[in-house]
Amino acid sequence: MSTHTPDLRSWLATLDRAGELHHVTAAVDWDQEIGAIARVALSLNGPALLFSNIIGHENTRCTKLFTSGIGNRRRIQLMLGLSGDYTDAEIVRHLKDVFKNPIAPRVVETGPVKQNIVAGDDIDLWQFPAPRWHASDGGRYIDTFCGVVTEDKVTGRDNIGVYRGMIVDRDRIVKLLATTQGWGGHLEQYKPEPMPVAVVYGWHDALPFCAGSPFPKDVCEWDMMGAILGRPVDLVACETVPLHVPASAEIVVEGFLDPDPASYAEEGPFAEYPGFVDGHAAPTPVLRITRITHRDDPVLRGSLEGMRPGFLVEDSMLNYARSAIAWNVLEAQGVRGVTDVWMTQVSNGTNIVVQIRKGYRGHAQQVAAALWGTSGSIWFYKNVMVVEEDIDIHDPQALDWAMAYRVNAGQGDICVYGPTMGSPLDPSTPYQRTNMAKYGSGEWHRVLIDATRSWDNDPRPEWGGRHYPPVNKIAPELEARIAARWQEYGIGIPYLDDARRELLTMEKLSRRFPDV
Ligand SMILES: Cc1cc2nc3c(=O)[nH]c(=O)nc-3n(C[C@H](O)[C@H](O)[C@H](O)COP(=O)(O)O)c2cc1C
Ligand SMILES: [Mn+2]
Repeated sequence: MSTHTPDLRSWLATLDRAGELHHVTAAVDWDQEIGAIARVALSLNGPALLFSNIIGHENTRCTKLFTSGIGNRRRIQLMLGLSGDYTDAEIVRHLKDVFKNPIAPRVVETGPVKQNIVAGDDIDLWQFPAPRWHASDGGRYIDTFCGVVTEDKVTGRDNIGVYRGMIVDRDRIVKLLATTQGWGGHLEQYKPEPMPVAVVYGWHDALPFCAGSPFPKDVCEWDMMGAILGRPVDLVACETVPLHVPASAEIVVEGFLDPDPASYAEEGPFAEYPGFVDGHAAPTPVLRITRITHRDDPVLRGSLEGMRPGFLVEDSMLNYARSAIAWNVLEAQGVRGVTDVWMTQVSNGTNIVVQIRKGYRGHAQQVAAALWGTSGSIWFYKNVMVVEEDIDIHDPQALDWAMAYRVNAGQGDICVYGPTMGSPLDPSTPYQRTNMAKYGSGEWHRVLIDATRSWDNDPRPEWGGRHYPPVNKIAPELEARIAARWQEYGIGIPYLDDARRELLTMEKLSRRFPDV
C-alpha cells in the first residue's frame, strides 16, 4: 500500500511519467474548441489533456481543465495499476475480482480540499472553465465527469453517480435526474424537502470510473474506489450539507436539490453518449449552491461525451467496469456458467454479449431476464446476445458466425420484451415517448438473441448422436504434428497462438462442452 494519498495530482504524475499526458499551454476557447481538440486527440489515441490557458479564465478562481484521463485502454490499465499488456477480456476479469473486495472509506479531520472555502456572494460558477463541449449544447456543462454524492436516509449509505449538469447562473446547476438512478431514489426519500448534494470535480480517476458505473444499489462507490486503489478513500465532512467528500478533491460544490417543479430550470440540449445531436431541452431540478471548497490552484475535471465508430470517449472505457458489474450481477442472481461478458466500447452498454457454458434449455433467457431486472437497465442491456464457449465474444467474426448459424427467429431464438424502461437519449425510440418528466424514463423494447445451440433437434447418428452438428475441427494429434513441422513447411509466418490453436482443435473445450 502506497503512503501517498491518491488524488488528481498523483494521477497526473502517473500519466506524465507514462507519457500519457500533454500540458496544453496554448490559448484555447472553452466554447467548443476544447471539445473539438479532445475529440480529435481521442480519435488519434492521443494523450490526456491538461489545459492551463483558457481564454477568459486567465485570472479566474480556477484556470485549469483536465480531460481524457482514462481515454484509452493503456490509461485504464495505469488507473488500475496493471502493467504489461492486457486484453479486454483480462481487464474485465480483473475488475470482476476487484469489485468483490470492497475497501471502506475512512473519515479524516481535514484535507487540501478545505484550502479555500467560498461562501455567499463569492460563490460564482462562471469562475470555473466549464466548456461548451459541442456546438449544439444548450450551455456550459460543468458536470460531466464529476461525482455526485448523496446519502440514503434509511441505510446511511453514500451513493456517488455521474449525472450531467449545466451552469444556469452563479450559484445554480441544472441537472438531468432519472428517478431510477441512485440519487433519484434518495430524492424520493427527501420529498418535499430539498436533498443535500455534494459534487466532486477532480480526484483520482477511479472516482468517475466508479461513479459512472451501474453498481447494484447496495454497493457504495467509495468502497469500489478503495478496492481499485487498494486503500481506503480518505473523506472529510462537508461545510453545509451532511455529506462526505474526498479530502484531497480539487473542487467540491455543496448545495440542495429542490424537488419542487416550480424551482426547475431548462436543461439541455446536450449532445449525449449515442453520438447524435440531441433535441432535448426540458425543465429539470436545480442544484442551488451553498458552499464551494477547493484546493489552491484547482483543476476542473471534465469529459467529452458522444461516441461513434472511430470516435470513442472516456465514457466508452467505463464499459470495462460495466461488463464486470454485469457479470457479478448475473452470478449474484444465481445464473450459472457465465464464462465471459463484454460490452464493446462504442455502444455504451446498450448492447451486451454474454458467453455461457449452456447447462439447460432457457439458460440464455435467464441471463437476459436477470440483466433486464437490474436498476442499471435504464441505460444498459437493450440488446442481449448470448453465445457458447467456442464463440470469442471479442471477435466480431465469431459473433457474426454465431448469429448466422445458431439463431433462427422461427425457433424462438429472438425474444422481444417490452415496452420497458429505457434510455430517454436513444434516438431509435420515437421522440414523443422519451419524455422523462412524464414517464420517469425513456422507453425500450429489449431483445434477446439466443445464439446458443438449440437443444430441440432430434439426435442424429452422423452427428455422433448429438442434437447439433459438431464443429468441423482438426484432431489434436494431427494439429500437434503440423505444429511440430511448421518451420519445415517454410510458410514463413509464426504458428497459431494458444487461443487460436485451441479453437482449431477444441481439445480442451470439447471435454466440458455439453453434447447436446
Ligand atoms: C460521462 C457520463 C455522463 C453521464 N450522465 C448521466 C446523466 O446525466 N444522468 C444519469 O442518470 N446518468 C448518467 N450517466 C450514467 C450514470 O453515471 C450511471 O448510470 C451510474 O450507474 C449512476 O450511478 P448510480 O447507479 O449510483 O445511480 C453518465 C455516465 C457518464 C460516464
Ligand atoms: Mn450507485
